[in-house]
Amino acid sequence: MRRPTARGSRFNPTATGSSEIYLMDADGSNVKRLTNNQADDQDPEWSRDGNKIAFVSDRDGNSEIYEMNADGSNQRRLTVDAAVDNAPNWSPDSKQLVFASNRGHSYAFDFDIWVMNVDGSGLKRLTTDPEYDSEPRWSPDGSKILFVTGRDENFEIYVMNPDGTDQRNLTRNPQADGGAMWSPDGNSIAFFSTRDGNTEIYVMDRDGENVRESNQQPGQGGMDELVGRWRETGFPEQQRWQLGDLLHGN
Ligand SMILES: [Ca+2]
Ligand SMILES: [Ca+2]
Ligand SMILES: [Ca+2]
Repeated sequence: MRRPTARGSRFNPTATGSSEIYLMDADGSNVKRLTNNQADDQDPEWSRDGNKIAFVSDRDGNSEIYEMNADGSNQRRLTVDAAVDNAPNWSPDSKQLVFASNRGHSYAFDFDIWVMNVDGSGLKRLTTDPEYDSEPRWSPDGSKILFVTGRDENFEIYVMNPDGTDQRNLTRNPQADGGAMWSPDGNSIAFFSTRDGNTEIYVMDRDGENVRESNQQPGQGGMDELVGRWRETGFPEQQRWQLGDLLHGN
């Protein structure tokens, strides 16, 4: 089955210069524009059941999280806060969203991870550290949430339970680690790290053990090879796009 792909403005900026979200088939055909306004609409994330797309927009004056049907209809705002709300990611049952926000903090870089129901209710803060916590990614089995944090002086990949308990450092490396994502079976985590002096892709087991470097440099086919293997078992297309952005420093 071919799944459509949502992308932000890098794919097709509008004449006004604001980002819009588009939908296309996996082969690039059948392009359809889903948002249409003067604000920036970006960071599209499919729900795991394929029925909804969460995204980030500043159409109401600041960065908020929205969701829409996969055809662009019924666009609804989910967060209402003057702070920056971004990085939405769905629970496997498509009933909840994790996201990052710096709400309530005077230090702009102090983002925390929050969770809410898909109608915006049930808001709960999962991290409380005064440093940066962002990029949440819910595991395919629903039991864990990955995130990136600056609490240990350099960026590390942590994992926690969906209620915020048992926060654990998986990378424990003095260089920057980030861009974490789950393999479709949830047994492995891909991430990038500068631990060898430049940015490279690594894979580790879900407990942080057995770290291995991918065998090629990012941007020279390494990402495609990794994604090619995972896509055979259902690797989400839009995550490839996002990791590709991170690896290329965009
Ligand atoms: Ca906001
Ligand atoms: Ca924080
Ligand atoms: Ca690190």
